[in-house]
Amino acid sequence: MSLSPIHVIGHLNPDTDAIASAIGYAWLLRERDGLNAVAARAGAINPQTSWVLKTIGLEPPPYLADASPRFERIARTLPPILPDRPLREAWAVAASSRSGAPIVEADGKPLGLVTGNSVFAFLSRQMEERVDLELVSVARLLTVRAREAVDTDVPQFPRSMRVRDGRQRVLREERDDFIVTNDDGTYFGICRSPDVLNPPRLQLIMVDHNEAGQAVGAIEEADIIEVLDHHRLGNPPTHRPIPFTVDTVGSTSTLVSERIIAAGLTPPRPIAGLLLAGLLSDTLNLRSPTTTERDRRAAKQLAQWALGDGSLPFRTYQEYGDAILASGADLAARSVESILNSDLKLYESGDLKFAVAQVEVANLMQLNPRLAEISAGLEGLRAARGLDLAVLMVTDVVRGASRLVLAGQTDRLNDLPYTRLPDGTLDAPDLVSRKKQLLPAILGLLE
Ligand SMILES: [Mn+2]
Repeated sequence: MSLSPIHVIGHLNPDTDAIASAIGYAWLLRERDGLNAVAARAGAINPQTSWVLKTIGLEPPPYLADASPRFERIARTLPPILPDRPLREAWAVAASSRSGAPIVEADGKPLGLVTGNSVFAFLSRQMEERVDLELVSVARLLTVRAREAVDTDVPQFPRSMRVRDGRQRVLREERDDFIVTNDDGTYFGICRSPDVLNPPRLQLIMVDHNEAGQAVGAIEEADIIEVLDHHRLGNPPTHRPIPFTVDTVGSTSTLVSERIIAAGLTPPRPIAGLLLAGLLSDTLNLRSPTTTERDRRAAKQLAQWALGDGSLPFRTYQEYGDAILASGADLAARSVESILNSDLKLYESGDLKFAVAQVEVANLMQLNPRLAEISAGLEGLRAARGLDLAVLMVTDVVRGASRLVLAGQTDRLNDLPYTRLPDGTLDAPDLVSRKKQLLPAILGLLE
């Protein structure tokens, strides 16, 4: 079996920084440490990230629905044997793998397994049929067709099924080996009961988040082996000490870039371009109050790598950043569902559960014609998720200002230092950062 990969993954509802830091950090771990690290994503790619990936020529990382191991992770891909081949061939596979041997029809459909028990059952049938056992030698036995001695009642599990969902079935079985199929029912491999009852845990590196509530589903079934982030702490406990970095810079892409620079490495142009996009997106082109001197230094180096050879149509990071921000900032073309869900984060404070979604626009005037349906959608989202409060932060990335749409116990936010407009929204002239400005202000009121 190949060494199982380490998954580097950002938060649910991934933004450009979550995708960029996952791809960039996985690259560094492969390049610098020789690790089998692969980037993954915990949700759909948003319009901005999609534009960035297309522009620089990279594919989105594979989607990881949750961290619960699937049957394909514990499957052993033993060579299949045709039913009419001699039992000897199945016996050889069974002996060398110390498991059942898969007997598979020519069309790929598994017939069953040849195991010690199935051969014993075959011999017992021979005795019942009063075959003259004096005439049956082992050599003779091994020439019968494999289909004569196969166990055809072996349970089958699709490779994409969660291992935990097959557990009960395996516990009720007296067999030790099971068949794993492709999702079209053809043979994929076999698995053994110890691996079903205690599957190897996924190795995860969390980037751009550290809270379980923002992480890929079933995170408790994975081993978190590292955290690299720039958000407030809310991390789940781990069994072992792990490298844990949460630093107050403007993007996780900044932290990845600093490590690439420290390692003396030069990333391929698309990786540098992606990290620069993550950095510029999170810091709103280095204008957000979250921006630090370290972000500026990293941006300068990344711009040199990504834009220096003129293969992208942007001469400066500002030009590139303006195009990035504009690419995700058109409210008119988007459904309410996408506006509310593509950058939604859930929080808890005391017994209060709340959500703050953020959406970027090129002009706050885009909000007014959609306000009624957005407000209704936000209230629907609040009720559906059992939240006490839901906030949509509509941020004008050109002027650096926001409007807040509220649903639920909005009087808890009466003391926010923003002006309530006649339409019920809050006008927040200098507010651009959910993490550094809005969330601390809300948490301050709720405590
Ligand atoms: Mn980030």
